[in-house]
Amino acid sequence: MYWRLAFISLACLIYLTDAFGRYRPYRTRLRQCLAREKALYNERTQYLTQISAVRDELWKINEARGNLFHGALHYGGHRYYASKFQFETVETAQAICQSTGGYLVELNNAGEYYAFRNYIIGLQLRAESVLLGGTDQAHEGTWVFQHSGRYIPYFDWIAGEPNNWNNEDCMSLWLSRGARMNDIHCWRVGPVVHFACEVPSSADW
Ligand SMILES: [Ca+2]
Ligand SMILES: [Ca+2]
Ligand SMILES: [Ca+2]
Repeated sequence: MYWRLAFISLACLIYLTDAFGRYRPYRTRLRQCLAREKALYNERTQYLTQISAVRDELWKINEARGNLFHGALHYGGHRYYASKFQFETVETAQAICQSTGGYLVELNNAGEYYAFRNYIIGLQLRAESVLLGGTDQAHEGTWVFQHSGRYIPYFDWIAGEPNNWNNEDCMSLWLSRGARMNDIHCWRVGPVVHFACEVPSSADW
């Protein structure tokens, strides 16, 4: 009787030891798998934290943009933003536009001109004019874009303009005169003049 019990116990022990031995690699693999899952989970949590931080930054940027600029016009793959405040000098206005990834608006053809002009008219700005990115400072009467340096190919001057009154070397749209082109001074003189930036779609802003 006892020897039979001892034999069965020994058989069971051998079986369990064997089973333990056979399943050990699976247990090791399972442990590795769980460790990998945990690492992935930690990585995902880290990314989610980073995404949340970026979203907060974007929200702040959007808020700042909303304080400085009107809603954008999207045209030809570019965005156009009219400022909510006056320009001081053409250099500071250009620097502000550059900080947004763009430049003072350069109207390259009739399509762009009319799209931008309609956008400006639609905003009903409390301003006399909107400054553009054109100048004849280097050679009086020769108008070039300030950012690209190219000759301006399209004009829609108001009758009698450009008159270079007291040496006006910058370009604007004169809102109360049909939002058409007029030469103005390159710094703030008297009337309220806002400015507008053109941002290629590749820029983030
Ligand atoms: Ca342009
Ligand atoms: Ca001039
Ligand atoms: Ca003028």
